[in-house]
Amino acid sequence: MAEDPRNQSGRDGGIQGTTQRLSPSDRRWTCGAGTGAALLLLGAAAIGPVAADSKAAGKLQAVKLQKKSDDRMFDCAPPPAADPALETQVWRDCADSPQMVRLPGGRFLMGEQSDTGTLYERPLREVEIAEFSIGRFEITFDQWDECVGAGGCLRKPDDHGWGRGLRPVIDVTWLDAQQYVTWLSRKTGQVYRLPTEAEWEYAARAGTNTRYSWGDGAEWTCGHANMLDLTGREEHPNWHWHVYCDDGHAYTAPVGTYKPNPWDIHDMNGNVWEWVQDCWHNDYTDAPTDGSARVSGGDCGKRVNRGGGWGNHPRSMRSASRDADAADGRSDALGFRVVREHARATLTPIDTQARAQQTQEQGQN
Ligand SMILES: [Ca+2]
Ligand SMILES: [Ca+2]
Repeated sequence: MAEDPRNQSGRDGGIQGTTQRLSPSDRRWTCGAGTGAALLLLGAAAIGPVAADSKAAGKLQAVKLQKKSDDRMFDCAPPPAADPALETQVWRDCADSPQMVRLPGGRFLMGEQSDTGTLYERPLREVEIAEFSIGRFEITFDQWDECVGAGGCLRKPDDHGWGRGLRPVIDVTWLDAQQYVTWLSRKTGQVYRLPTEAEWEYAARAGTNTRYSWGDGAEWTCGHANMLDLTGREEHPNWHWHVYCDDGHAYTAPVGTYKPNPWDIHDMNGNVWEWVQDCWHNDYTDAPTDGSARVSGGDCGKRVNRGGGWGNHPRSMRSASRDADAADGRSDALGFRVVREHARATLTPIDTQARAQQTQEQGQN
């Protein structure tokens, strides 16, 4: 049980009954033939965390996206690799503040739309999101350490010997993250905060309605995300739920190592889980449809985090996957990224040549 990296910090177990909290023995990674038939029998009402987790492995690509009665979303053309009409724009407030990606406002269907999700991810609902900007990368140790140096963040988190620099900051609580966004807001004179859960999923989906922003299949995950792969297996031979490709990193990878999603945002899936603003609720019943955070009701002692981490099965990296932890809990697989509100925005695009060079440098680290 202790080998799940999400549990190594000794935090409480997070969501009761969540798929991410299963023991390694429960997370049977049965990539071979025989899982598909069982998977295809899964109906939305019958899906429980254990059943979905143990049977979905390796056969995600075999399940076709089902047509739903609400055609407004499903009549959309297949997601392009990059849609110029979206006019995404990378910018930042200061030379040393996080790169941000400006996202258009829009509507999307929140929750798992295939039949491999969990009850936590339902009921589906349409959410309308106002324009905002989200961090192009997870917040790094360099960025966090600057906050510590400036006195805005009180703790210097442990890097577990994996290195700091451009690796995503880990070992930070939800409460710690609030210190960072408060400091960054003061530094820039703008409003920075954690993403709402709806904003996070909107950014992760990037106009797609598939399991991942790159499609439904987990077999391509290693080009897009850092998860428990073959390299990870060398370090953790007793973890059984790895995927049979090689992403090159057994632990965290420098941010931006993998391909961005269609909106030019990196590592939404994998590398580290990411804190969002919302209190934990067991499902989306009565959830807001305007993209705002749920900060009442439910369990506000726990805050949601999204996207899966370096030690997880790809099903934890679906755009719809959810988890939660105590707001004062920390882990070696849990970090965050920031959102910048646009109310007082003066957007200054960064130099595109410098941006390309930085991306290349990050890819080489
Ligand atoms: Ca990995
Ligand atoms: Ca991530």
